[in-house]
Amino acid sequence: MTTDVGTTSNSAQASYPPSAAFTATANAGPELQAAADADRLAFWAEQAGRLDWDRDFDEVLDWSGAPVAKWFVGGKLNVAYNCVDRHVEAGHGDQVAIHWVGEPGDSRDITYAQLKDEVCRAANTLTALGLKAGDRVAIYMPMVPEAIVSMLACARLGITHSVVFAGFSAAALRSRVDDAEAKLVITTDGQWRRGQAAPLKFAVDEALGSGADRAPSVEHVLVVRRTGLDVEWTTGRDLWWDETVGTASPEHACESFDAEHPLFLLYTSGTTGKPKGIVHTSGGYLTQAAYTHHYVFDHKPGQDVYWCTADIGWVTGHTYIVYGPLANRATQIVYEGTPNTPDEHRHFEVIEKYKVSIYYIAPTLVRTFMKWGRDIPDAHDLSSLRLLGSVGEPINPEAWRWYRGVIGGGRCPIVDTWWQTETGGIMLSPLPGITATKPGSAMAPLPGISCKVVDDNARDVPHGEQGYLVLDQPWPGMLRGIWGDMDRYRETYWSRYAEQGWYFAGDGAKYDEDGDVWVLGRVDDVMNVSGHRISTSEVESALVGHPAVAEAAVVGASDETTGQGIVAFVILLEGVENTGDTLISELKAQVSTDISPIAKPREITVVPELPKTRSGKIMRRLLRDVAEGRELGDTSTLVDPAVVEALRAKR
Ligand code: 6R9
Repeated sequence: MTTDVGTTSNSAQASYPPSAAFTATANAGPELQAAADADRLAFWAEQAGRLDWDRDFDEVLDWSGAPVAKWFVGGKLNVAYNCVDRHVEAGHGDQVAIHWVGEPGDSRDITYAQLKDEVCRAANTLTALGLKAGDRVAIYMPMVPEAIVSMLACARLGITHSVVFAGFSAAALRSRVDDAEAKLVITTDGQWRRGQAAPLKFAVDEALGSGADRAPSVEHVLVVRRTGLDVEWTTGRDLWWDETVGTASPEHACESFDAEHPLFLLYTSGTTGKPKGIVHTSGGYLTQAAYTHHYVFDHKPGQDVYWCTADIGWVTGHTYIVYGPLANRATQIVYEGTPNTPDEHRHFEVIEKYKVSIYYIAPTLVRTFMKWGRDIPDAHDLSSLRLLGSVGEPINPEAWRWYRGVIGGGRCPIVDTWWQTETGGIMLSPLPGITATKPGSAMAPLPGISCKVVDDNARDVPHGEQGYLVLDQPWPGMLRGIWGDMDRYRETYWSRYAEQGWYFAGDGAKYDEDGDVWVLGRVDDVMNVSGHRISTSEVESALVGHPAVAEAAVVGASDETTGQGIVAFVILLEGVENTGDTLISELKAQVSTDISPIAKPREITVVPELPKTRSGKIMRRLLRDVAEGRELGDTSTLVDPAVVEALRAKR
């Protein structure tokens, strides 16, 4: 086996072919692409065979109601049965499903048999609370096993879950609970964050309100004890998990649901203020989750130890911690905390201890590791690793090479996976064992998936030139709409290339000279901070919500570690005194409470005016130039070019 040393130089090796040893045992072979090319729908029907269906589907795809697809029409299945019970029935009950590692250092190993019992107990509890298929449940929890159990219990009962990232504020939780009309919120007393127990149930109480301001849909709150923090209690509404789920029966016979039964909603940022509830359904979603997890990660059940470090509050946690890996009988790590608690060795200790073989992280974490220095990973035996993944944003070639050399010892293929909340599962990625990878490129659509890079007129762009990434064929894991707003669904994704019937992803991309795809980042007003999608307008409306602010403009400026950092420019209301640092910290706090600490601007500058076009649009491009300290681009469409000079002088 050859190993090359990590290098941060740009002395480029253009591409990295797979090693013969990897190829010899790889799940994917050249026949995969050939089969998809020969008959795409037959290919997907075959992939659906990874699941256990209670009733076979009659038709693979019904696209007659485009842009709303129906996949595996007439098929029936139970998603939780596919993720848990069937593995127990096949004799793998004793296999560890989850090696859970708590932030304070506690840990739990949960086998598939134990997971089945827990999911059944939780399902019995939800049923006893009067919840039925089609109802919505909000899950607002840190990375504890009960979060996964809750998601699976909902899936088992045909209840649509809406996981809300536990870093989101009470206000953000409330708007999601109201939009989905959730009847139940599942949470914890608190969460461990950087060595501290921080309250969480408290935020739920605040979100749900009382009296006239009470969240009208919510009947109960189910609370897992995690930190032992004191909580306030609303009798009749609040229930302890250990006193309900803990005492419920572990026997539960599951029903099957239609392939198109809604499995979950997941709210994500769009170009306008209000987050969109992305709707995913059951059969197609799970098929794509299982298919991609099997081939992209070359996953071998019973052999690999898999670790996706995402949070279940994001789509990566849904598809590559819960549904894909569990459908494929993975043994995986679920880690509660941050990578530097108690210190920067944490991830590498976990890899060493559990012999992690597949490691899936975001580029921002790679860059953070780079900043901490290679001595930290070098102090550990990482030889169990055999495949590395990247997701969430474009990975810069320098970070890619470091990841490959230092973490992967030069021997592990890297899969740079492009996909979105809306796509449900991975769309573009190298196939390990087949693809010669290039640092920074997601390479090509997976077999069965089709994309194009086109210009405004829907023409293929010449190689080397930037265009827009579109998906020109429906795929099984695709979103089925935006909850409660199908017009917005059509408008956001399908109006740009309405004539062609293509899905507009919102990302810029280019083909290189070999025809491989490079995704270049968002072309809309969505920022990407540490792989989290945050819309400029959401942050702007939070800032304008402060009594001192008249107007705000927010841009994502490139940031060495987080990809982008949020930079805000605000105009104060007439007569308001600028209190300097006090005001800036108030504004930051305002964004934290309205949205989340992750949306807090890195910098806020008070300015007298914002650069605007004659049609009244704020020129974000110029603000980005200012924020990144660049020469200004074209200012000719500005009403008053002097405004920009004034902005510069302020910083
Ligand atoms: C899975 C996830 C989606 C947006 C997407 C794009 C960016 C994700 C990427 C990538 C370049 C990759 N993105 N993976 N850009 N290369 N490998 O992250 O979903 O949170 O919805 O974000 O993230 O801009 O449009 P989501």
